[in-house]
Amino acid sequence: MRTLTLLTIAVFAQCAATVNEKQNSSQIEPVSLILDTDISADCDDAGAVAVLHALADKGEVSIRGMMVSMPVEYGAPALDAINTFYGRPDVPIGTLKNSQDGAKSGGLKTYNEDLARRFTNDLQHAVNAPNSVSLYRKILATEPDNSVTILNIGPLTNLYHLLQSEPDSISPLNGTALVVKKVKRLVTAGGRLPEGSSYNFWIAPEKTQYVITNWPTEHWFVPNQMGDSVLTGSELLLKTTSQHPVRIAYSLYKAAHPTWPFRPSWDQMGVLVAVRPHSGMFTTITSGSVTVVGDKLKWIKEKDRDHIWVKSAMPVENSRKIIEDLMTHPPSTQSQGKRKE
Ligand SMILES: [Ca+2]
Repeated sequence: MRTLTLLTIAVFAQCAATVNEKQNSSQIEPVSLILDTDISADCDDAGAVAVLHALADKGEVSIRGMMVSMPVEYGAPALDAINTFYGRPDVPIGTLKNSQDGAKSGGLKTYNEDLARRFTNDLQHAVNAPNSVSLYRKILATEPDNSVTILNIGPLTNLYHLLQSEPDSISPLNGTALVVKKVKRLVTAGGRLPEGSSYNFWIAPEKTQYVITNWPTEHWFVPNQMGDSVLTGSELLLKTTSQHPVRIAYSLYKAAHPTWPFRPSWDQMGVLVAVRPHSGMFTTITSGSVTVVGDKLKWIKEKDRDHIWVKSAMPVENSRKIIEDLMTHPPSTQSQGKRKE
């Protein structure tokens, strides 16, 4: 009898723990996130969008908007095509319109024009998307205070123009004041720490310097070292079909770079940090800050800004598997966009 009673207590405790676990997981608020991307040449931007949708399907993130940080014709419609495929055709998308930063870069149509032409989307061309600065201001003005995470996985061009923006009919606040009021955290992927650079930061170095020096909220840095060895995309190509826009992005990228190792997960690591910052998957250094020297980032001992240097706490294989699993996470059948025939 005593054994039975103890067993009953144990089973009850197990059930209670399961219920509490479910309650706790359902109580976790999804991260409100705006993605800022240079979806144009590198396929890890498309991979990052796939990871973001998978995490949204799991209830971990609410995608409030997306921005394109380069003056490209097909970045915004390519994003719209991927969002439509994942059942979120109405995510607002803005694009850089008042700057030609990076316009002379090569390879800006590796896959985005194909996605825009081959998959269903409302935008068709960047001319039909609003200016990123206006859309940033519109979204931020309506969000709760101190609630938004901005994840930047491209050049800092849009963020520069946002900080520089003046009060308008959308908000009486200038851009910097609007960011102070509404943004909780900025996460940027790219560059190298303790010292180094990458495309995202050297393509418009004066804007990089301005944003990193003047950004008024906490700023998490996800340097490229975090994703260098996390090679993903191979499972995506094996497990998905040509009906999948992100697969098309990866296959076109692979065809354009047949001898390159496939493919560092710089931008996907940014998504994981932005959505799961306190998951134990990462360690952080908070005892210094980043300064910009020329077109390079440099970590210095003085903590004169709220800067956080993120490092991976996981073996490379764990990161690879997490990202590949999320990139191959299927959209629900009801929500899949149709490929144009
Ligand atoms: Ca990128």
